[in-house]
Amino acid sequence: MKVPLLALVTAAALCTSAAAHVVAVPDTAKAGSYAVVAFRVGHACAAGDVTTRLRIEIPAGVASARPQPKTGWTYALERPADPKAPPTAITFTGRLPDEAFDDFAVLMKLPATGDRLVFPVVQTCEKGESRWTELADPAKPDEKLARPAPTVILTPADAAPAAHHH
Ligand SMILES: [Cu+2]
Repeated sequence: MKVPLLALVTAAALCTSAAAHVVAVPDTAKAGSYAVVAFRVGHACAAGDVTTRLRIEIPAGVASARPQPKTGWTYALERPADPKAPPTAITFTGRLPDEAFDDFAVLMKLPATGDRLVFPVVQTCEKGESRWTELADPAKPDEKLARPAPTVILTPADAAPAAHHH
């Protein structure tokens, strides 16, 4: 089985484009806003594989999270004990071949404070699994992570409107 193993290693080594990972789109959003963030799956776990499941962890501070239903896919919510709290994770189940990409959208109420939101994602495929859970080290901004977790940078909320002068 030397050849398939080498092929897998080569495919992984060639995946250098951040755009081809699992990424959050857009990757910036206003703190405190309602925002639709799509989790873009650029490829399967390995060349020729098929993505069958995407589990997106919703970080603390997000006040609501609603998945956009997708034709051909089902979704499941992992709910905390508090029925008013948002789901702690959303899992989409379906089928996406390696040659194609897709977006999995979630409408969220973002926290009013903080500088970034990190969404650990586990991509399950027919033959393998990719854990997009690595965290960037702020001290090493140029470091290339193999499987970075999708991240949304929070921009400051709009300042309170200035008082009117009459
Ligand atoms: Cu990639």
